[in-house]
Amino acid sequence: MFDDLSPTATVPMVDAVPTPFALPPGQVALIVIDMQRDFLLPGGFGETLGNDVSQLAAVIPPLREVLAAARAAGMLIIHTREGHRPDLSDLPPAKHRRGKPSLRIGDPGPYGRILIRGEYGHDIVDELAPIAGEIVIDKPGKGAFYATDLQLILDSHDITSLIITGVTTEVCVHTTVREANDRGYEVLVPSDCVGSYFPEFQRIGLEMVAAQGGIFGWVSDSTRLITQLRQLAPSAV
Ligand code: TIU
Repeated sequence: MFDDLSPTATVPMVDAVPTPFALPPGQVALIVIDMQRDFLLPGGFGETLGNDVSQLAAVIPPLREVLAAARAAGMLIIHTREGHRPDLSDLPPAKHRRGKPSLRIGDPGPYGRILIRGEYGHDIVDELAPIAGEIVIDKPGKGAFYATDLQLILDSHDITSLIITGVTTEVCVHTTVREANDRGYEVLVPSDCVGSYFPEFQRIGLEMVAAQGGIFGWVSDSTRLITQLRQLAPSAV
């Protein structure tokens, strides 16, 4: 009679390295890092840094599928956007000076001012646009916890486990995975839902997450993840 409340009810387990990754119902959030036009489209911030932005396009189709499955599962979904205030008051001079970009943060580019909040280029690509009820966090740094209310939001929703996706693997994704790991979250990275401008950084970045018995977290892929997300869907039997 109390079968539905049984503490032994099955927790979906995603096939992952170094071990299967648990998706405890109601305790998992999907985080989509910085899938912004500025990183993915020609002429944006990513390209001004000298990168080949076409390397990131492959992330969109599998991430769309994961996003759809997470929505169907009723999961908490959080999108982040890296960027700065129009007056650049939250831009450390050290970040502004960094590299030898053709255009610096705040300069006018083809999609508005580079990496500035409210500009077209700063927003998320159409294919992954947030829908009503999803949280968008604007972050000034590479990590999603730094100078944001992400921790507060996760605590308020009793989240213990994170699925972290987005770009770029070795920069904002890795920084966020490390921040989350130090804060006690269990983190899964689906390999085809994160992207880098550098194929070797993509491979090594993923290896680093799961090395040493999962020093920062777990790695799987969209197909294995979606199979288990379907078990979480309210309509799943
Ligand atoms: N340059 C680079 O690879 N990434 C960034 O600057 N930000 C993010 O990763 N979002």
